[in-house]
Amino acid sequence: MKQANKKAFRNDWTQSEVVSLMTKPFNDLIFEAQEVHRTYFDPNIIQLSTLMNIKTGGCPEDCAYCPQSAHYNTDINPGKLLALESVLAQARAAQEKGATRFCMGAAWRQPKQRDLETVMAMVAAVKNMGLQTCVTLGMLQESQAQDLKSAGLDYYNHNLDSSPEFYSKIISTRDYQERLDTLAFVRKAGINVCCGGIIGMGEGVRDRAGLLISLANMDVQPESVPINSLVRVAGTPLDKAEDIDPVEFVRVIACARIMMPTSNIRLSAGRSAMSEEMQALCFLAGANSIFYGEKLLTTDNPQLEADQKLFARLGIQSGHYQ
Ligand code: SAM
Ligand code: DTB
Ligand code: SF4
Repeated sequence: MKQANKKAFRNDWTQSEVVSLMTKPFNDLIFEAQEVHRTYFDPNIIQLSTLMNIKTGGCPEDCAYCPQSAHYNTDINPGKLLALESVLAQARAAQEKGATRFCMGAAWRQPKQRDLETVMAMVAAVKNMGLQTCVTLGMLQESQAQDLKSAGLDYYNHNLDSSPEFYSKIISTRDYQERLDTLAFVRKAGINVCCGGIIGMGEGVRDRAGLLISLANMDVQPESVPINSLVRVAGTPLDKAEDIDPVEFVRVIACARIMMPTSNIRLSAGRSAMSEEMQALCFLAGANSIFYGEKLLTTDNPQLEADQKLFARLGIQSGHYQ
């Protein structure tokens, strides 16, 4: 981050205001986002995080977008929690390829204490390699957030996914407030918060605004905000969701940047289906982080060479801010 002074940002955004922001002339919106972005960040640096699925499938939750939910018939072979050694080998490979953060995901509603202890050992070992650590394990109890902090965890990812109103159309097994409670435990434990959502699930502009308001109006804004474009996976209820207009997606990124000026905005899932020009527009709108590596959790992400070529075309360097 260019400026060290973390002033208190607005956390009183209203829906009508954000809808107006999101729908204003595109050039004006992008200009405003660039101004904010350049105030706090080097516009030509993108941070790289690599994801690894440490426990695949069989999840009891019914998130309508998710290939790992046991409720849907998708092409996933459920597995057990992986062993420490295989995780460390992948973390090492990610580091060699230039990632600065290693994010481990588990398809759980919430971790069992015994499994949490295994994950804590993974966190400690990955951190010891000099990588930042992030995990996403579902809901946490307060003591579990503290345990993860004591293992050295840097970031916990737990998404709100959409507006409070739209959320209930896509998930019935866990409510919005439970997600907010987990986020509060993570914040209280002193772990950086990684929290964002998904665009392209059939939500409207008001829902997109509602998601960003839930994030930006937190007492402390999330340090990291992943904006995912829905990856439509065969067998999930959202398999046939309508295509999202790329311009509408870029508008969400620009609003996230304006509303959360010092957060890292991550252009997350869905890049494989995006043109390079669309990704360039997302970076112009203030996205300054991506998932780097050929797999997300279970779905494809661009090849490393494609990302390297894109960065070279755009004069972007990889790096990180903190
Ligand atoms: N089970 C944990 C949980 O849900 O908190 C952690 C893993 S979960 C896969 C992490 C996030 O990935 C979800 O909250 C969702 O935002 C995102 N995600 C999952 N499937 C997706 C898809 N098909 N397209 C885009 N994002 C997706
Ligand atoms: C997030 O917001 N996006 C990542 C990460 N957090 C864990 C996950 C994307 C998953 C896409 C579907 C899959 O690969 O299974
Ligand atoms: Fe389970 Fe997470 Fe997928 Fe929801 S998003 S079904 S909680 S793995």
